[in-house]
Amino acid sequence: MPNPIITAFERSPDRGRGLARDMRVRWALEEVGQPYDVRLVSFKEMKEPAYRALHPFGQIPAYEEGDLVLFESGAIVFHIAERHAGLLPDDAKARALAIAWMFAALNTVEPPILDREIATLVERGKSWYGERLPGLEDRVHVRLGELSSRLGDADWLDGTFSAGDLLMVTVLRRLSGSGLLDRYPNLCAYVARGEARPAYQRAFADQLAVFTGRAQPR
Ligand code: GTB
Repeated sequence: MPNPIITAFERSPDRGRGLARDMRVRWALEEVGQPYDVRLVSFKEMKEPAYRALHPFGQIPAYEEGDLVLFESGAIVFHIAERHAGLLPDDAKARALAIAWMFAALNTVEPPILDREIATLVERGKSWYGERLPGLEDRVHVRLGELSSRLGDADWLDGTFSAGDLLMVTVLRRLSGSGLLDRYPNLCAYVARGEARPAYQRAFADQLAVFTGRAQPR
């Protein structure tokens, strides 16, 4: 079976900081030890019909595995986690909870983070930006406070590291540089624990190499 192929930005606007959503797919593939290939796409190519046949919304990442074509980073990580050991527990109840954390990361924690991020990018020049930002940040803090309380002093959200943690760490990383995570030392340590994993480091190095133009020896 040939390696799965993921798509990623030819030139990521994050300049290799691992904030684009191919990072979570790369990390999942590294965690389970599945080699993969990467097809880099330009913004122009992403909007062309040939690419939209892979990804209806013209975005990265898309994932090709034989005749299976997937889009949505959460669905791709779930697919990888279901087919390989290491990202979802075998026990049915623990597995269901890990999947709940995957949805929580994407559906409950990421949206307010994204709303704030989009506002800082596209609404900064508006006269009402200064009034809107505190409300957006409050909504982020509500979720961070709840997540921080739930995590407490545990290493991971529910026992061993899972795809739920993988997605949650990538979601929280989107706050890097904002300072919003600073008042939650346990969440900062949680993100750092994720970033310290060898699989994360390999994934990060590979996406950075795309930006710097220096491919990593494998
Ligand atoms: N729900 C989809 C998923 O989870 O896969 C969302 C996919 C998505 O938003 N993809 C973005 C994209 O292709 C890249 S990741 N955007 C181009 C477009 O829509 O035309 C989002 C992203 C982009 C850049 C940064 N950054 O520079 O820091 C961070 C995150």
